[in-house]
Amino acid sequence: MFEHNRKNLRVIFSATLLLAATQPMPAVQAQVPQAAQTQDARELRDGKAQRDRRMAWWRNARFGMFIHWGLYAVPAGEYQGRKIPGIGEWIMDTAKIPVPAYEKFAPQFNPTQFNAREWVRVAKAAGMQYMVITSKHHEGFSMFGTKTNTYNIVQATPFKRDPLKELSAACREAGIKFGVYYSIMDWHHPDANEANAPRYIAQMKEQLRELVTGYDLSLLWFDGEWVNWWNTARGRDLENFVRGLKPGIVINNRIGKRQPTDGDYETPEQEIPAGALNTDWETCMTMNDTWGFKTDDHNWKSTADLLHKLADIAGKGGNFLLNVGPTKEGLIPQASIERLTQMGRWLRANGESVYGTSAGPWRNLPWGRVTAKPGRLYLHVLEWPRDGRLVVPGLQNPVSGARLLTGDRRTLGVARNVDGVLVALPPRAADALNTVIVLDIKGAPVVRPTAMRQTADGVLTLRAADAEVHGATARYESGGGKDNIGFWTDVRDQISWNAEVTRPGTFSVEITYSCLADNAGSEFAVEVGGQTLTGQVTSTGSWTTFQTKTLGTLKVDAAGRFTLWLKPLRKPGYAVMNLKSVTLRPVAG
Ligand code: FHN
Repeated sequence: MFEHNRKNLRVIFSATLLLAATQPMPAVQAQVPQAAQTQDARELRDGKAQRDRRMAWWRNARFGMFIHWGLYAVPAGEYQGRKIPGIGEWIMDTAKIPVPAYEKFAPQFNPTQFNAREWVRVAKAAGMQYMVITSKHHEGFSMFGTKTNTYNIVQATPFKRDPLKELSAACREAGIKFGVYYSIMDWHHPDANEANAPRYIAQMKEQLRELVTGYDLSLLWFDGEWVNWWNTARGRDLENFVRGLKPGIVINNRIGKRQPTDGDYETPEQEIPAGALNTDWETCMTMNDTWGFKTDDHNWKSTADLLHKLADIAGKGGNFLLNVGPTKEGLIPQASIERLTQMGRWLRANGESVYGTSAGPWRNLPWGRVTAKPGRLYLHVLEWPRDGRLVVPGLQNPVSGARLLTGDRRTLGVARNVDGVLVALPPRAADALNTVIVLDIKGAPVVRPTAMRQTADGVLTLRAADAEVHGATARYESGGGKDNIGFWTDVRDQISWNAEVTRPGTFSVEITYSCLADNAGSEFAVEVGGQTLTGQVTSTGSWTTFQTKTLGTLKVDAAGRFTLWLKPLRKPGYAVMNLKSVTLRPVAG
């Protein structure tokens, strides 16, 4: 047992038991638990048992290597003496290279330094549990020895080898799962269009048969599904075809049109959802700004940033598919290898806090993220609290122990107060990149959402980031001028806040939102206890132009907690609105 005196506050920490704090703690910023999950449409489709069986290895894996490698590695972002902007694998489109000119890259493609075992060693050393490589990107060039045409690496290049066959064998040897990316959109094939789609789909199926039956695939990563001649029905047909070849294979949602029952999981790209989704999901991301190699892209993310993203993703129950873009010589860029090596070093020490974990009970916390296993929470402390005290907000479970996962693995003191569980920290983080604390708890995590509180002037601001979302589509989104509840396309989705006032009275109620003109007209109600205010959404001009509107006044008769609800009543357009905040402002008198 040890004692801390800080800022006239005495809290007795105990290494094993929880003792009451001597004084209430200042409120931490309200941390909203992960939104209550609605039923997963894919689980309804397949049944829980089959879904758990198919997804088990994938959910355990949490971290995989994406590889974008194709003819685009030859120009590597330059064409006819010009640097071509944008992502490297799109150079055929971006530079408007005609098919015959683009085909001339094939005889130049001879990656003699390619070594499948070395690529797999890099992936494994990084702690990656699966690999997904482009078998055919939008350029239409097959990186495997397909029999369906001669536009492939075995027949059209001096290399004459099948790198996917070699990688599949090396993955099997190393014990990591092998998957391929396959683009539905194809800029080379003359039939990849509405008029000739049936003929093209027939060849696509033949190539997929070759891949699924000949390369020991555990995963198929479709892409390019946005073309107007691809539709949900064709996606369903293709999914049935693939599952007929290998029922247990994992398929992403881009085999269809990214509908809730397309494939096995969602694929947010270059972004991390604000909170856990109600289905399996995987963020794919570049390490710099391009998927395919470019000689002039040096905008590398730091190892710390990549590890924080891994913690953020795992803390929300997702997988991280991190990309490398090998060169025309067959080498993974050194800058990628350096970062992957450092990530692997961290994962070798901390892997149990990532692999096989599920989402923690919080969407985000000021100091980091939380992953979970039965009876255990892993606190990923990314910002080391300066006052030596880690607040785990609203946690109601008895805590039987806390310790560092790495370093000297010392036991840490814990205490409880009105805002949750406190963990006493050593002065310095055990790992500057991400220090993980193991918190052993009894039972499944139970979190009481901490309430939003009035500021000194009595104003109560309820922010989108702290809202609880009740529904399957609306969700918090941030970045790019957004800090709001968006994707509000289902009129049944509602949001609420837990609030607490110490100074009751009459409040004017303001709503800050944005709405594109053609979506205006939705009606909504704000409810507190038995009181209701209604409003109608008018256009603010764009989804990122926010305006504030006063709805009326509400009375809060007594100090204490209450819940404020915002419920759509009618939605004539595609979305209700983008909601930034609701503010209760005391009315004088
Ligand atoms: O157009 C592709 C892009 O080249 C890259 O393959 C990414 C990775 O998922 N997917 C598409 C863009 O969404």
